[in-house]
Order: sequence, then structure tokens, then C-alpha cells
Amino acid sequence: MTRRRTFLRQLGASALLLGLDPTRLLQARSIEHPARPMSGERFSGGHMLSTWNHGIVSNEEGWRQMRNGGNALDAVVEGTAVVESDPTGTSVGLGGRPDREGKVTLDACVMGPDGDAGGVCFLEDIEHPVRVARKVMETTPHVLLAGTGARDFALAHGFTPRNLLTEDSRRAWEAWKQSAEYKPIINVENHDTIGMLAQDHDGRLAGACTTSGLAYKLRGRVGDSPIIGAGLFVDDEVGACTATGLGEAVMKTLGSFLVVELIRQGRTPQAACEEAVDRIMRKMPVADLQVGYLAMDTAGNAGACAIHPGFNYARTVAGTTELVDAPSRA
Ligand code: SD4
Repeated sequence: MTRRRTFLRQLGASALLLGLDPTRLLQARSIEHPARPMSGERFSGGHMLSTWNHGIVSNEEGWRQMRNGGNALDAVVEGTAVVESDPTGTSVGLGGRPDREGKVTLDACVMGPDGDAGGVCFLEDIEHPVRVARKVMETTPHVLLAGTGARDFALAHGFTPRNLLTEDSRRAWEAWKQSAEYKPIINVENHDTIGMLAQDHDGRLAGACTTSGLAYKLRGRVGDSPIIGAGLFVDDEVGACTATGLGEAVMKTLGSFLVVELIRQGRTPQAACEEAVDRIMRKMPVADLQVGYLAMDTAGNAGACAIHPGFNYARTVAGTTELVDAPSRA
């Protein structure tokens, strides 16, 4: 019998003597972090998860980055940057729906394997907030820059300003102003945030999340996506999680951090995402509210869960991508 097993048996015996439930103690002592996969066929091309259908193109770019020697951080930043440039995506970067004043304002963050993080919020006129977030992480002692300060920082780092309000978005905004109702529709206007998680061939984890947030939001509103622990959290020893949906619900429960902490305590990514969704459902009415979580652990397990049906994600393992429907709880 190994020393560990002997220890566990002794622990159970002591628990009985103390009148405690030994299975609970044993559960608590048995937790071990999932093993990091060694380089081998399954992970030779990395493991990537990205929210929604556009996760497919993000993962394809991430895969290209890794094949060309990039790491997990390169994969998530350049993978999500592809979606930022797509004018047909109505909640990310170019073509993102504006706030109620007709201005496109962007939120993004990144987290790398060393626990480093960077983000921007309420950023205007910059097509690639995720790349600016990476610059914040790599070149400043700060985590989050906002508004004109974030814009000035981007310009100082060579980003060129661009009008992100497409003709299509302007027309949609003009039409919205006729009634000016503020009621995000589940899985419709607010369904395009891209959150991406990657594990590279060295087994290291990184994540990125980028969005224009809720369509027709109040000017100055910032959602969960640039907030470390809410829209994204990565702990290279444990796992990573990203969120999509109504940011306010994610922020009130610090969802991505919660999921990673639950994985740390021994849950699978799937069970952790389910618990984070259930937490929201216990705290607030969810009939008009969608949130989806997507997570991975260091052993290459994936999990996802949403409040309502309709959330899907792209998963790429060793270069093969599939689109997966996430289970829901409502
Ligand atoms: C936000 N969470 O700003 C973002 C929106 C989103 O899929 O994720 N849409 O609240």
C-alpha cells in the first residue's frame, strides 16, 4: 500500500473517532489537479475552445498560430482578432452594434499562463481591442485601461483609429431609436462575444475575450468581458474559463473565477460550468437572461453550460474542429 493510501486510511479512522463523516474528509484530501498532458499526438496541435459558431474561424487561426510556433497566448489573441475584423459579427469589433448614442465601444481582456492579465474597456475607434489588451499586459504595470486613456494608449502603440460603425449597424441603430426599447433578446443581439481558451503543445494555458457588449447599452456601460475573473479567468495550474451572455449576471457571481476555483476543488469543467450557471439561477430571475460558460482543465477536458438552449462552441483538438451544442439548465 502506498504512503498516500495509508495516510488516507488513517485519516478516515481518525475522522470516525472524532465523529466526522470520513467520506467528506477523504474527498477533501483526495483532490489532485488534473495532470498536464505531455506532448503526444492528442495535444500535438493544442486544444482550443471558442464561444459560438465564429469560434470555428478563431480556432482555425489559433491552430495556424500554433503550427507556426506560436504559443497559447498567440493563438487566443490572433484567433479572436479574426472575429474582431468581421463586419458581419454584431457584437465584436468592426460591425459591433453601438450604444444608445450610436457609438461602438469595446471591451476585451487576455490572460496568460504566468497569471498575467491585461484589458481595455469602453474603448472606441480601435479594431483590435484584444491586441491592445495584450499590450497593456505586456508593457504596463496595470491590468485595465478605460475609455480615452485606453484609446490614447492604443494610438501611442501604433494602432490606427478606424470608424467601427458599419452602415448596417448605423441603420439598425436608427431603426432601434424608433422605439428605443432596451431589452436584450436572448441569443440574438447579444450572442457574438468571442471568448477563447487554448492550451499549447507545452501544456500552457491562455485565454482572451472580446466584445462590443450589449447592443444599445447606456453610454459608459462596461460588461463582464474585460473583467478578469468575470468574463475570463486562467490559472495555468488548474484550468481556464470564459463567459458569454448578459455580463451583469456574470459580474455579480464572478463566474469565470468561480468555474476555475470549482475545478481546483476537484470538479470537472462540465460540473463546474453547471454549478456556475445554477448559481446565477439561484440568485436572479433568468427568464430573459442568457449566460453561457466554457471551460477547460489542464488535462484537456472541456465543459460548457448555459442557462437556456442555444449556446454552442467550437472545440479543436489536434487540428480537428467540431461545433458542440452546450447543455442548458432552465
Ligand atoms: C457583455 N458578456 O457585454 C457581454 C456580451 C456577450 O455574447 O457576451 N455577448 O455583457
